[in-house]
Amino acid sequence: MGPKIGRLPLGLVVLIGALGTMAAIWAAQGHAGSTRQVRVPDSDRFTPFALTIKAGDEVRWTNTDEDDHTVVSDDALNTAGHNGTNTLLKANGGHVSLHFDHPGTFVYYCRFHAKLDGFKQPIAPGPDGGIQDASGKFGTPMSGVITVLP
Ligand SMILES: [Cu+2]
Repeated sequence: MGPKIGRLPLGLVVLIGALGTMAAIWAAQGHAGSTRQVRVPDSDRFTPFALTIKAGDEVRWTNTDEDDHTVVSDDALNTAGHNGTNTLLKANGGHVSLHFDHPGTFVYYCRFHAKLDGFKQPIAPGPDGGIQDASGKFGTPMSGVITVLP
């Protein structure tokens, strides 16, 4: 047994102090980070199209469609990290998670349902692909945007 403070062994007092310090640091950081969801429903789109999160959060994309899709970073516009992302979301449950640790904008698209123009911007893949509007017309590229706040 080492020295005692009151009736508690010193080691236990030190441990309690350390835990208290850790709790204080954790509280000072404030936002512990949560996981936000983006889904691919049974059509060529990401929902929600636009999602606002906080630095420290994670975004999880899940493909519930019967077709494969992808999450591809639009690096010309992306300031939130994860440049070069090019991930397959397999049909019927494929998923990927990205953790965002600093503010910025993550602009992305699906390379199967959008293509790049001469300026490397995603454009609709043609008359039969991309997002379908209420009147049944296609033409909007499958894309989305994550805004990461401080
Ligand atoms: Cu797609």
